Amino acid sequence: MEEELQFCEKVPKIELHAHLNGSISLEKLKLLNDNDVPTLPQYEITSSTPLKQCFEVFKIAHTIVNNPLKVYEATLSVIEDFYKDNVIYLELRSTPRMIPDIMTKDVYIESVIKAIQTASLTFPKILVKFLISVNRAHGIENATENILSAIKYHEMYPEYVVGLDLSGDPSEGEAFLHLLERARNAGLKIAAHCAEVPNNDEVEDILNFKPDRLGHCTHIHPDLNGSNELFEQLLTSKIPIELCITSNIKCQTVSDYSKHQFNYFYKANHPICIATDDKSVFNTTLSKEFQIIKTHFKLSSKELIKLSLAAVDYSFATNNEKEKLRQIIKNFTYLE
Ligand code: 6MZ
Repeated sequence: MEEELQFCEKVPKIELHAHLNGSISLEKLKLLNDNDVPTLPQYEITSSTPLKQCFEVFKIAHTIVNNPLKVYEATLSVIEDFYKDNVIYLELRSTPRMIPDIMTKDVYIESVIKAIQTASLTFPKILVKFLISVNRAHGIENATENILSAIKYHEMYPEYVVGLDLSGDPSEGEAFLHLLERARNAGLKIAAHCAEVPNNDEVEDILNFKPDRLGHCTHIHPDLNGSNELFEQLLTSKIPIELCITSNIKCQTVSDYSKHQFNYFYKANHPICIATDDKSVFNTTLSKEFQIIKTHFKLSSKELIKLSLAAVDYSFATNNEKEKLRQIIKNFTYLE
């Protein structure tokens, strides 16, 4: 077990689904917590917790990370964590937050970008991109605002702001697909959470929209409350799926590893990548997620590296950057 984790730690990895505020380590949150938020011990989810309750946990980080400097510091520390876990490419996603008299959404976005710029000098071995999130539960005005900001900052910083993420409590709100279309027309890539809870009508709309990547895709196979038609439509679309195993198990959206959608998509040879979702809230790392794949789905070391390599193709990096990332992974040597 320990040996497997050590191997997974050494593999150069690609992280494509990480929410900033769910990824800030407990240690960093404690350092940033000058308001003495008393609920910190409840932060990490250690046992099964209904998905709905997880969205309460994110509010703890939001209460603590409450000014531009803290956004900057939190972002930098998350990048450092991934760098130390041998992640060579990271797409961080985050929902711009406004705090009256303290921080506008633009200042929030700029603080994240500044941290990515600093990281490119301090931790040059990890390449970081930023996806601006739209929270589906926050209404159309908010969604419009975030999408316009994403377009603006993509124009100003095309090397950092590369895409848009549709996320938030899947049992609330809507997918705002007509707004996502605007972002896509402006050159942003779209990563959309899909079927984290059963909702076949919405899944059909999202699949017809054809985002560049999909998150979770739990309830699509007929065995998981989806349907044959949706599963077939997804396979035909070949849209890459970001799979976050620990997140799904801890949030009880699947009952155990043997029922996880990984089984169906891997068998079908569908493009997938492995991700952490909220590494701090779910007490995981990308290496631990790789180890889970090895242990529970019986992948060989070679197959794991193949997954890492394939994830480069699904990233929103430039072709040049992708080629460099592929070389790093291909140069990784190990004993079978
Ligand atoms: C959907 C999620 C999520 O944006 O403040 N988020 N959305 N499903 C999930 N599965 C568990 N995990 C996190 O990071 C926290 C925000 O990311 C989204 C939620 O909107 C959460 O408030 P940021 O950096």
